[in-house]
Amino acid sequence: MPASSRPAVAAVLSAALAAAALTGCSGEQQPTVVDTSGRIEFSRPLVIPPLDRGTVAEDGVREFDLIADEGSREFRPGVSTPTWGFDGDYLGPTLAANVGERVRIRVDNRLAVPTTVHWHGMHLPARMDGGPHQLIEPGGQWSPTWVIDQEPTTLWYHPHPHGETEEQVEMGLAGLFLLESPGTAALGLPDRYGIDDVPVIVQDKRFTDDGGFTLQTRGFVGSLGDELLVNGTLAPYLDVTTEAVRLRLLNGSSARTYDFGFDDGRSFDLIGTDGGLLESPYRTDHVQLSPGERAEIVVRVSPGERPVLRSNPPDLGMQDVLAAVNGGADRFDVLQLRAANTLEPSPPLPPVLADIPRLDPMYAVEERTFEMNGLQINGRSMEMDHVNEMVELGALEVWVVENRMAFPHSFHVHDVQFQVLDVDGRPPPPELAGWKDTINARPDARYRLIMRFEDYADPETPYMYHCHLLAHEDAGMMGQFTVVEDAEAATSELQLPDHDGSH
Ligand SMILES: [Cu+2]
Repeated sequence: MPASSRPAVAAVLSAALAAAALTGCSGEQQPTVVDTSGRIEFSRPLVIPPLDRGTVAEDGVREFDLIADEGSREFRPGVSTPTWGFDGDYLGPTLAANVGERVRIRVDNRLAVPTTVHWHGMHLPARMDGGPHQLIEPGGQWSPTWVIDQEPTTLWYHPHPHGETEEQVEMGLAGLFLLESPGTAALGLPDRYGIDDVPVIVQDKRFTDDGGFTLQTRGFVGSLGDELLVNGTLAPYLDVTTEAVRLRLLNGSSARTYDFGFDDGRSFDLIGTDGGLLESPYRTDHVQLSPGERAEIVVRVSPGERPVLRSNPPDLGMQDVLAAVNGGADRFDVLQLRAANTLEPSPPLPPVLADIPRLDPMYAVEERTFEMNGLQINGRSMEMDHVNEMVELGALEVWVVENRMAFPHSFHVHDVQFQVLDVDGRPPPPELAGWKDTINARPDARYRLIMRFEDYADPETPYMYHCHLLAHEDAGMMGQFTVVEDAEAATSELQLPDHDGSH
């Protein structure tokens, strides 16, 4: 991917925005629509990223090694694509650790450029978070360590260098991070990795004629591809040998929102969202995910059948023509499930999955508003040396996220899992009723989120909040917050080391 195209992104997006504002809702141009439904010959077995449980050192710390490096992969036989990956050519291993354990992860950067590794959704000290301030220089190493202290769930990891995140994720740097606990194991959910508990990392791509990845801005959301990779596999199928299979869906795309369902309209159970299991399974026939969001679903199959996981046109909350420009009319076949002729029985799902204590806004000590307008939040762009919000340690806060535009954004908060109190004053739908770290911020919508900042005061190291449409994030649609012992005494000016933020 040409690095030289990077600085143009903000300009292109701004131009798209201006053009859209000028044409209003009339939308004269004929939007490109991508539809691969019914056209995919599922010819390749789904690649399952290796499960990496690390090794437990003498001091009880679970240790992992991740090496970020360049590589190449033949997504199509005979056509080599330059890629980046962790411990391999494309994507990275699925890391797994237990709640309550201390982990340490040694990251080696063998790329030619600085990078970071952010543990998306993880509650951890800011210095370990892998945001833009924790740059790893080429040839350098970084060994963050923390105690896993949150609900078992499906997290992920990816680079977060300011201004470079989209390119690095698009090149292939991303992986899942599973948090496990004995309590969850006792629920009897499908949990055999790669057999009935399967990662499904969905990324849209556009290939050049000679096989490289390319980014092509379409609409306002950023770059949209016309083909899908699932765990780095084009046109994949999955052999299913059990009556029920759990799919851990990650929207690992930069800009595209998916609305996952099945080609035959069958129902499935949504059992978990970003930060943990739902209170009980939610029966539905579709689940919409914007970039960075996860969903765990359990789908049942009959012997011999071949249902296809499909992404139908998502509801972007925009008028049709404008939505279409932003991928709102696109339809993709994602993954074919090939049920064996004899299936191993799977137990029914338990009626109760988790206890989610409800955070009560009555006890909130602070309410902050985050107004998303243009490519800014509260009228500001990301500045590496400016802390936008200082949060007192232990505070329960309500964050009001308002998208003031006729275009979609999203909102991701580091360090915490939050609860959605309401959307435009109405209670959240089931898919937003559990723990979340990223939400789709629909056009002209208002979300009230509630979260507690329990640990890890550090006045010198900020966490990020930002739009997870990666082109928007790179263009500065991001802000910083610190968790501090004493908000009165805290300063919004950060002293940056010489090399920090200079890239
Ligand atoms: Cu955005």
